[in-house]
Amino acid sequence: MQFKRLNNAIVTEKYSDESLRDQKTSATIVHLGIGAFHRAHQAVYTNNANFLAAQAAEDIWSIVAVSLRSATVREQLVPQDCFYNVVESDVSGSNRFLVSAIENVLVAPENPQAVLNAMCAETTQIVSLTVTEKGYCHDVVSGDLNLQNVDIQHDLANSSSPKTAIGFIVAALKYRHDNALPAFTVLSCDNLPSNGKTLAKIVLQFAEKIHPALAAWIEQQAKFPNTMIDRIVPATTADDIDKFSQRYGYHDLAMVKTERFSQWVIEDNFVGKRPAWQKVGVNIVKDVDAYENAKLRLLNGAHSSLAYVGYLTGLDFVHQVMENPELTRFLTHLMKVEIAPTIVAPEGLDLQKYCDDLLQRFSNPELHHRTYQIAMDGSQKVPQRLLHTVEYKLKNNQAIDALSFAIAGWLRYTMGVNESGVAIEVQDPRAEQLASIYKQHANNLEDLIDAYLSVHSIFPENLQSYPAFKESLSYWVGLILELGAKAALAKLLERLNNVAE
Ligand code: CS2
Repeated sequence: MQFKRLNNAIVTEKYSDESLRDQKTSATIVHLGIGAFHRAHQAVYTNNANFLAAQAAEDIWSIVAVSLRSATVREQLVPQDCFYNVVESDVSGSNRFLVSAIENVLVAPENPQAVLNAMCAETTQIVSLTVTEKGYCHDVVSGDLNLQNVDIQHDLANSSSPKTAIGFIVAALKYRHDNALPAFTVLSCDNLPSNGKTLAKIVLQFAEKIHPALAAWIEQQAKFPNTMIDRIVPATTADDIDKFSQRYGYHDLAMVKTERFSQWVIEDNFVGKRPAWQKVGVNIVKDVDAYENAKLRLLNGAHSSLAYVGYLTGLDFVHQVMENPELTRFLTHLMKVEIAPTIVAPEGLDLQKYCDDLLQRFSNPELHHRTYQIAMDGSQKVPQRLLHTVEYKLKNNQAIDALSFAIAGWLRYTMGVNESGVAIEVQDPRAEQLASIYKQHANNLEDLIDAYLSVHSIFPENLQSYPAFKESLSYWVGLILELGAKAALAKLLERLNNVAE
C-alpha cells in the first residue's frame, strides 16, 4: 500500500510527511466487521504505529477490512481511497485527524472467496474481529458454539463460501493448514469475557466438525490473545457528516466520532509479527483478565443499565441520562457500591476513580450516544455485563437492589411497548422469545419471572438456587410495570438512601 491522499487533499501536517508516501506495506491485518468501532480504535492504533514504523524503516501494516453484511461502508470508504477522519472530543472540545491504515474494504456476501484469499495471503499475520457479541454465534452462558444457528449450519455445509466470522476463520485456517502456510493470530476485539479464549473454543468446536486433525492443528498453531478494548464510538449520523463538512469544509462519508479516551490491552500471545502497537499506547500484558473484568462490569454494565432505565424514562441520549440527578444517583450507587467491590483491580487502577472517570465519559455531550443503540442485543450482553456480578453478590450475601433494578429495566424494555403504549422496536436475536414469554405470562408476575429465569442461555441455571434474586427481580419488574420506571426509580433511591456509600 502506498500512503494515499483524500481527493481534495485534506492532509494534516503529520500526513504531509514525505517519508511516509512511498512506504510499501509489508504485513496485513484482515479485519472482520468494519464498523465505526474498528475505524475509531484498532485502525487508529495501527495508523499511529505506521507513522513510527515509517520513520524507523520498520514494517508498515495495512488493513483489509471486511463487511460481513452490507456494502454500505465499502461505498463510503473506497471512493475516498479508504481515508477517513476521526473526530475526538472531551470536555475541552474536539479535533479531527485523518486515518490511512485501511487499504481496501471487501463485502463478504458479494465475494466470500476474495475474503478467503486475503485471509490466506502470505502477508496476513493477524485476523482481527469486531463482530459484536452475536457475531460469535455462541451461547453466551455456556460459551459453546450454537449449532442451532442457521448461519453456522450453512457454514458447516458450505465451508468454501462461509457467512459467519467463525466460518471464515476456520476455512482460512484450513487452507493455510492444507498449503503448509503458517497459522495467524486471531484477535477478538469484542466485549466478551476472555474474548480470545472464548473465540478459540468456538473456532475449535467448529473445526472439530470439519476434521479433528484440523482442530488439533489450529489448537497448536493459531493464537487467540485475550484483549480489553475501550472507546465509546456512537454510530455516525447524517447530521454528524453535515456538521463535519460545515466545520472542516469537505464531505467525509466514512467519518467516525468518538471520545478522546482510548484504551487497548492485549495479551502477549501472537503467532508471528504484530504492529508496534506498544509504542503508541497499547498495553501488551501477560494477563488481561483484571482489565477486562473492570471494564466489562463497570463500563459496559453501567452502560446497559443506563440505556434501559434511561430509555424507559424517555431519554434518548446517554448525556441526557447523566444530566438527570436521580439517574446519576442510581448509576453511582450501582457502580461504586454494588459493582466495584466485586472486582479485583488491575495493578495501579483505583476503582473509585475509574468509576468517576466513567461517569465523566458518559457525560460527554458531543457524542450524542443513543440509549437505543446500547440497548440492542441485551440477551447477548446482560449475562456478562450484569449477571456475573449478580452471581458474585449472591454468593457473598450482598445487596443487589440496583443491579436487579437494571435487569428489571432490561426485561421491561424487551416487553416491546413503552410507557405511553408506543411500540419499541427491540433489536435482539431473542426479541421474539422474550416478547412471547411476556405475552404468555403478562397476568402473573411470578410465572413471568420464572419463565424468564428458565431461559438458561441468558440466566445461568445456578441463579435459580438463590431465592433472593427471584424475589428482588420480581419486586422491581412488578414495580416498574405498576408505577412506571421514573416512580420505581424514586422508590429504589429511597431504599438506597439507607445504604451507606
Ligand atoms: C456499549 C459499548 O453499545 C454498547 O453496548 O456499551 O459499545 C461501549 O461503548 C464500548 O464497549 C466502550 O468501550
